[in-house]
Amino acid sequence: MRFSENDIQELKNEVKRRLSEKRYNHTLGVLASAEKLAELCSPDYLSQLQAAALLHDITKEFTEDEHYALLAEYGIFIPESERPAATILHSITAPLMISRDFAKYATNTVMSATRNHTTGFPDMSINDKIIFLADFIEDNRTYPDSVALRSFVFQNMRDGQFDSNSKVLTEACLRAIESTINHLNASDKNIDPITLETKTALTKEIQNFRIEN
Ligand code: DGI
Ligand code: FE
Ligand code: FE
Repeated sequence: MRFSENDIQELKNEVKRRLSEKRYNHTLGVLASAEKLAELCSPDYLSQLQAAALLHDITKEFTEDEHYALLAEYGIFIPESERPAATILHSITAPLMISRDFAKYATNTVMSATRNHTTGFPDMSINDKIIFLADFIEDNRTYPDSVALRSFVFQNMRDGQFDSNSKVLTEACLRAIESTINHLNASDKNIDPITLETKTALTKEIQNFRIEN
């Protein structure tokens, strides 16, 4: 499944209409990183990765009540004891919003990549990893771990070297999640169980090809 340039342009216009200027600029940054990573790691999925990048934070500006109302529309109830941090909710509601209001773009690839972009997921596909990492390294992010990871990624990936680029991609996702965990620990926030399981899974995945530098 490929979206046309026209489909992507239409989507861009609609997303711009729905997001604040700041969130839209971040979204364009994620789009640009996702396009670069797509070309280096998963060129067949370029247009679906463009759609996922544009839609990944589509519900980021919802209130908690709005998130739970959308979940309820889909018959999803999360017991108090299992409710995730408020910052994670937008990754759960993004695919619901996509299937409700952006059905043309609701492919498995787009649904999965948007769902897994915040905590990751223990068995992420290459396309999931691309959106997860594109979010972390987009150009508007200026904190040191993002800047360092951005150069690590683009210095170590080579045109046409898909197998080796996919190892760099996995290593970079692990570094991103480690940085997030450190950051959350430093501010005394709960680490979501999915974040921890993702870290464990990525560590196992890269143990045979850990890249130094
Ligand atoms: O939506 P963005 O800001 O572009 O980026 P994101 O979807 O990666 O969300 C980042 C926020 O999510 C950031 O405030 C940290 C938070 N987050 C990510 N993983 C966890 C988490 N918060 C908690 N409490 N636990 C997590 O495991
Ligand atoms: Fe997000
Ligand atoms: Fe984001």
